[in-house]
Order: sequence, then C-alpha cells, then structure tokens
Amino acid sequence: MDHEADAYRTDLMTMTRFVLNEQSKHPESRGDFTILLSHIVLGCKFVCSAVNKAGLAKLIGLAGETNVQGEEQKKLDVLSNEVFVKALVSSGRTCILVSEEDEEAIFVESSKHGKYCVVFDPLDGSSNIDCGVSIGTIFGIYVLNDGKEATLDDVLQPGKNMLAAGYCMYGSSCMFVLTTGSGVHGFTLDPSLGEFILTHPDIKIPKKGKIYSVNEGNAKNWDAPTAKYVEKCKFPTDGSSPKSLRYVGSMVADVHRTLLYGGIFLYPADKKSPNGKLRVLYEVFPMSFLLEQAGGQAFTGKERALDLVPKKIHERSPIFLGSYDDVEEIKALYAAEEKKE
Ligand code: FDP
Repeated sequence: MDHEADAYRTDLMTMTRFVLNEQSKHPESRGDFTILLSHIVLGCKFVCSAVNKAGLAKLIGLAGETNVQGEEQKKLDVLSNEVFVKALVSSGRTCILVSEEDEEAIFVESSKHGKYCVVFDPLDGSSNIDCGVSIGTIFGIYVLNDGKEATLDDVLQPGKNMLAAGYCMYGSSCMFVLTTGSGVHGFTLDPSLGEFILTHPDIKIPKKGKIYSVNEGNAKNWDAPTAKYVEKCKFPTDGSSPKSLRYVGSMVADVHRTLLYGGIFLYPADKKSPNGKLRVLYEVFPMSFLLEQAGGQAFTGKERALDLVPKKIHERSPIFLGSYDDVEEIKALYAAEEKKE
C-alpha cells in the first residue's frame, strides 16, 4: 500500500487552510486577504454551479422567459457579475472594483470599505457559454497604502504591482489557480465537499512546449513577427517537429492548458485591432503574473506585459505568454523587426 499517497488523500489541504498557513508566515497579517479570497471563492462556487445548470436554466427561460419567482431570466455573464460584485462588496475588504461587465469602476461605500482593489472578468470566454465549452473567471488584486483615499490611479497600475491574481476554470472539473507572488497553486473543487482542495502545488510551466494557441482566422491581418512565428511553429527550420495547434477560444482554458502542458498562447495585434483584443487589467495582467510565477514569460510585442501602465480601465493589449523559451523566440522576432525600422 502506498502510505504516502494515502496520507495525501486523507490530509486535505483546502484553499482556506492553505491561505491561513501562508498568513501565519506574516505575523502582522490580520486575515483581511483570507476573508477577501473566501468571498472570491464563494463567487466562483456560485458561477460553477450556475454554469453546470446553464442548459437547464435556459430551458426554463425559454418556457416563459421568466423563472419560478417571476423574475426575468438573466444571462449567465450578467448574473455572474452581480454575484461577484455583491460578494466583493459584502466582504468589507474592497474599495474599488473594476469588472469587465461594468463600464465604470465601482467605488465601494465607506461603511463597507477595505484596502483591496479587485479587477475581474466574472465570466470570460462568453462566446463558449451556450455550447458548454470551458469558460472561467479571472481576477487580480491590488492593495492600497494604509490610510490612503482610493482613486482610479490605484487600479491604473502596472501588473507587477499586483498582490495576487488567479482564475477559476469551469471545465470538466472546476479548478482555481492562484498566485500571491510566491509560486502558483492549483485547487480542484470537490463538489461533494464544496471545498477547493490543493491538487496542483507549485505549478511550473515546461521551459519549452509543443503547442501554440492562436486564432489563425485573423492571420491575414497579422504583423510580420507574429506571422513569422506561427510559420516557424508549423514549418520549423531547426530540425525540430512542428508544434500542434490548440485553440479553445476561452482565455482561461487556453492559458490553463499552456500552464500545465507548456507552449505559447498568442492574442496579437492585427490590422483590425491594433491593440489586440484582450483587456489589460483583468485578462493580460493576472495571466501574465501567473505565467511569470510559474517560470514562464509574458510579452506584449513591445515590453514585458507586467510593466505596462494602463491609462484606461478597459484598455487592451496584444499578448504572447507561455513557456520561457517559446516567448523568447517571439521576443527575438519583434526585436529583429524593430532593428529593421
Ligand atoms: P470571448 O470573446 O468569448 O469572451 O476576451 C474574451 C475572449 O473570449 C477570451 O476569453 C478569448 O481568449 C478570446 O476572447 C477569443 O477571441 P476570438 O474569438 O477573437 O478568438
């Protein structure tokens, strides 16, 4: 009998236990972050359950466009946003919220005020909702300096200033992946316990991968370095095997696979979208933070992604992230292009 494996199965490291352990390493900590995280986790559990029931809920909606309480059936992304905003405000630990679903930032009323700024996309990959493909929630957290009045500048900060970031993927299992700046840890929801259990401690991305992930339908509008890079993936000139292409079209799913299997995820600029598609604050920054913490890299085509300073809360940026060596290659192609200009 494998006693070690058995011990691992019976000694359950829940996310709360994990974060409390981390907290105990900082004697000055008053547990505010643990409380904030537990509210984010609650939002994720709710969305997970709603996503699992989405098809059924839609049937109810179609039957009469109303649910049993006579309320209008809400679309999953609007519902998820409401749940996260309410969970975050009620934590009493937040001061500014930036959500993909809301045009303006939300400034939390003073009676419920805390020191954390949370930027998030409550349900990313929404074009995949109706066909039951993996989607997710992405978040990043900044902290205010003690006693400071919160302003928009507190979220318009480079990603390297984030305190924590993560995502929850609603896939074949529900996985929560978190960094607080000391490695990346993955937790899987045990639905029977209603608890996220540490299943992927200290995730490290392979140094080089065999997969590239991009919407190739945009190829005719790509710039030269992106086009050259993808060409090299398919027709390598160094004797290596061609890379495989995988593209779900949900950032969380594509980045999650990249993190575990290695390779590269690209959402480049193109002629139609000169700033790419993905949003800096709640897509590019959290994923870049996670990838760097796992030993990979994240690059915008010009600079390290986490060095970007956003000017607007819904700003977009091109992004290339993944295994260290794969991102090195695209960086070299952009550097060569810059020399030519
Ligand atoms: P979606 O439009 O379905 O919400 O930013 C949103 C996003 O999905 C990402 O999750 C995904 O990586 C990307 O857009 C997919 O965009 P394309 O359909 O243009 O490939």
